[in-house]
Amino acid sequence: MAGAGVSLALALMTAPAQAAGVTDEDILNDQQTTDDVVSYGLGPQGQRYSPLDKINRDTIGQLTPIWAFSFGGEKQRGQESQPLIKDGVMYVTGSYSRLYAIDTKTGEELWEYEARLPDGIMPCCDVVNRGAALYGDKVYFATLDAKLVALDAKTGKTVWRKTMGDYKAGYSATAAPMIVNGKIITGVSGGEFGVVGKVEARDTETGELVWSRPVIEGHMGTLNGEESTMTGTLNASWEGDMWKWGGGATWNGGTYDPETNLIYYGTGNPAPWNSHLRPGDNLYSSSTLALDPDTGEIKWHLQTTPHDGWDFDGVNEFVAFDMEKDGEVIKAGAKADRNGFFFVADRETGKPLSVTPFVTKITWAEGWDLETNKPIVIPEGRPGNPAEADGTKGKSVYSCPSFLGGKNWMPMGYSPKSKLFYVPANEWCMDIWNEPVTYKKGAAYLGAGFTIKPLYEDYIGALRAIDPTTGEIKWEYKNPAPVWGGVLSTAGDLVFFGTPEGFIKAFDAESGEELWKFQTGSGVVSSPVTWEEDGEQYMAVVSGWGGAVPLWGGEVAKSVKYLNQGGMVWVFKLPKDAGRT
Ligand SMILES: [Ca+2]
Ligand SMILES: [Ca+2]
Repeated sequence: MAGAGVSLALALMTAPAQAAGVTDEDILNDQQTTDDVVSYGLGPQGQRYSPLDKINRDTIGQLTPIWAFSFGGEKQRGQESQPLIKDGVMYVTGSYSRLYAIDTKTGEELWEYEARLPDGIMPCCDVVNRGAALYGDKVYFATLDAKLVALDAKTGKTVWRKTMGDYKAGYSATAAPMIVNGKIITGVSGGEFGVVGKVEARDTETGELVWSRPVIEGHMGTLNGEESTMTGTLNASWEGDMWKWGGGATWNGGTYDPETNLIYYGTGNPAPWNSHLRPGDNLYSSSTLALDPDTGEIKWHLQTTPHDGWDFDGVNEFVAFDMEKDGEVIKAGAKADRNGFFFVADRETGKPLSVTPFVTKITWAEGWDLETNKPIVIPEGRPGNPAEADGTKGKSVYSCPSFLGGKNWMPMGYSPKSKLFYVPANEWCMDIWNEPVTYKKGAAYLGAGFTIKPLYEDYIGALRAIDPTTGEIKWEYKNPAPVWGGVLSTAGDLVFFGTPEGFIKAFDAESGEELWKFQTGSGVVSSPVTWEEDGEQYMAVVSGWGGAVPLWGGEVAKSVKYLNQGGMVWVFKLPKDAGRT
C-alpha cells in the first residue's frame, strides 16, 4: 500500500531510536497491523477502520462475550474510553482519571492507576476520560485536574507527571493524548470557564514542553522554552481585552496525517457564550486548525462557526481520507461539525470542497458559501442582545441543533472499503438566550441560559452513513435516546456502534441492516476496537452511561433518567469453530 510506504519512510527519517515497546512506525501503521491497537482512532488519521474480516456478515451471529471487567470502586458516571491493545495487554481508562492494564486473554487485572484528584476540579461535562496513548515502554493519559501522566506500561508506576493548566482556573483534561514523531500532543478542556485553549507537544521521555500553541489570537506561542510567534494578529477579530479569556478549548484531541505531516486539532466555543460581548469572528475559536508538528505553527485554519453564539465547539475530529471523485484522488479530510454541517476539505490547504447538512434542521445558517468560505448566516437565528432588551435577558430563540450538537465528541468512522463515513448524530434543539456576564477566575463564563428539547417524538439519536463525494445520507439507523458513542467499521462489512440503552450493535456497512446486538448492562458511550490474537479476531467496548447529556440535556435529560450507570469493559470473539460448515 502506498500510504503505508510513505508512513514508514517518514517514521524512519524522524523517529528517535526506541529501545522497546511502541514505535512511531507502529503508530503510523496502526490501521494495517491488526495484532494491536496502539492509537486513539486505530491509526493517527482517526478512520476507526480495521482490515479484519473474520467477524463479518456471515459470522456475526456467533459473536460471544468471553470476559467482562469491572472498573470497581464506588465511582461510575460516564465511560467514554477507547481501549488500546499491545502484546496481550489492554490499557483502558475509566471515569475519575483511572487507568487499568488487563490481560486480553483472561480479563485479569495486571495493575491499576488511580489519580489522586484535588477537591475543586471543574470538569464541565462529567468526569470522563476518552483513552490513553502508548509509546516506547510507557503509557500516558490526561487527568481531570489538567495533568499529563506517564506510567511504566509494565508496572503502572509513575515516571513523570506534568501540569497542562491550572485546574483552579477551570482547566481540565479528558481527551486521549496523541503521539506524533516521538512527541506527545495534548489539548485542554475548560471553555465554559474562560480558559484559553492550546495545543502542546512534550518530550515523551521527560515530559518537558517542546512547543505550546494557544489557539486564541493575541496569545504568544512557545518553542523550546522561548516565545515563538503570536497566534493570529492582536485584535484583528476580537475587540478590547476579550481575547484574554477567549475560550477555544482544545478538549477533544486531534488527528495526524503523515502524508501532509500536519496535526489537525479542533477548537471549542469562544468565551463567553454571549456573542454580543465579543464582536468579530473571534479567531481561532470553533475551528479546525492544521499545525506543524515540529513547531506548533498554524498552517491553515477552517473556522466552521465564525462568531459562534450557540456553543458550537469546533472540536470534532478531522479525519483524513483519499476521496475518489471524477477520476481524481483528492487528499481530503472530513469533519461532522457540532453546528450540523458535514465539511469535506482539502487537507493540504483547509479549503472546503463541500459543506452539507447531516441533521434535518439547522436554524443558524442556510448553508455555506464556498466562494467566500463563510456560512450563509440567518440573522434571526442568533439569540438576542440583553442590551437591546431589558438589560438582563436578551430575546430567546429556538435554535437547532442544540449546543450539544448535530454531533458531539463521539468519533465518526470512515471505511476505505465502503467509502462511507459513519456519523453518530442527534436531532435536538434548544431555547437559548443571552445574559450579561463578566470574567471571574474559576467561575462559569457563559452569559447564556438554555433548555434542550427533542426535535422528534420517536428518536433523538441516529447513525448515518454519508457518501463524502455527494454529502448524501446512504442509510440511517434511528435510536430513541441520544447517541453518545464512537464508531468502528471493518473489512467484514460491519459497523459497530453502542447505544445509551446498553446495546453494542453491529450493522451492515452497505445497507445499514442491524445484524447483531448484545446488552452490556449500562449505556454504551464509548468507542469499540477490534484486533487479532493467535488467529482469532476480538472486539472490545466499554459500557457505562453518562457524559454531558444527563448534566446539560434539559428535557432530553429527563427523558433518559431511567438509564443506569455502570463501568465495565466487555470483550467478544467468535467460537473456535465459527464460520465452518
Ligand atoms: Ca495496529
Ligand atoms: Ca463548549
